[in-house]
Amino acid sequence: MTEATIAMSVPAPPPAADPHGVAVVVPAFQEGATIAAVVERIRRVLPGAPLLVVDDGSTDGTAAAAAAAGAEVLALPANQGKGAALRHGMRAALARGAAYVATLDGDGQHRPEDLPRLVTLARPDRIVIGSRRGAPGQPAARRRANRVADFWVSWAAGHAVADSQSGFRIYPMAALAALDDYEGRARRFSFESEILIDAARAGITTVAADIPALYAGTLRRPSHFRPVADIAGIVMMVAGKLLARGMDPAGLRRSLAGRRRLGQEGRDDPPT
Ligand SMILES: Nc1nc2c(ncn2[C@@H]2O[C@H](COP(=O)(O)OP(=O)(O)O)[C@@H](O)[C@H]2O)c(=O)[nH]1
Ligand SMILES: [Mg+2]
Repeated sequence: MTEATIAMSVPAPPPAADPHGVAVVVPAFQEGATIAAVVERIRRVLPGAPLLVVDDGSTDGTAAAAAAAGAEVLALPANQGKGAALRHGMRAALARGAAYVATLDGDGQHRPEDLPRLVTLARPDRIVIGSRRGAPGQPAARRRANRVADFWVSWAAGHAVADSQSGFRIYPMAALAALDDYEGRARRFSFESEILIDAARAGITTVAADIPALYAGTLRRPSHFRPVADIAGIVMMVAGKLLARGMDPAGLRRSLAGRRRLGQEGRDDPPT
């Protein structure tokens, strides 16, 4: 085989994301203390990108602060949960012509300055996840809860997901094709786990980009995430999906092999 035929038989990689096709969605519930700075920093690194803050019934001036800083604010009349808020924002972003939707939290735990690096990793067939795995600084209880979620989500997704609970992501349009299927459920944090599994089953995988775990000094209010109740909700959701697939032993094998390959310290994860 000549060099030319070899080159022709290798499929060209899909094109990387065009930063102009990216819209940013920030879910925000009671983030009046931090949202303006987050919005300003996003505008600085992605000037001109549609920037939507989904205010979910906050009572602390979140919406006004976000609007004053230059975001478009989608205000939901009553609190519906992070998953529901993300879906509102994603739909609006797609309606504005976005090919990719970046999501990051409104409390300053994700650095907008990392966005351009994540954008360079985005492709039509994968979700970029800002991964805190391996980074110091996560409180032990959250770290343990995240490991449990990573194990189960990776199993059901059939590949190693580095940090399944990170809300810092870039979704390609194809991963958001079935948003309406989640209506009436997955309103809180489990949406972000479920969409990874559903995307994997549609052939959309994940790629991790290291980000720091920012906790000390960045949290001005308690987390809305309830480690026991929210992780239990996620495990139940995943268990339902696995049961529907006869527990998907092949998915388990692939996810464990992927974690070993990536050197992601899979051994301290619970086997059951
Ligand atoms: N819109 C909306 N956003 C929420 C809700 N709960 C949490 N968030 C947002 O989701 C992000 C993550 O929530 P947070 O409480 O910081 O969870 P943690 O970082 O996992 O401890 C933050 O930007 C919150 O403002 C909610 O009910 N509605
Ligand atoms: Mg937070």
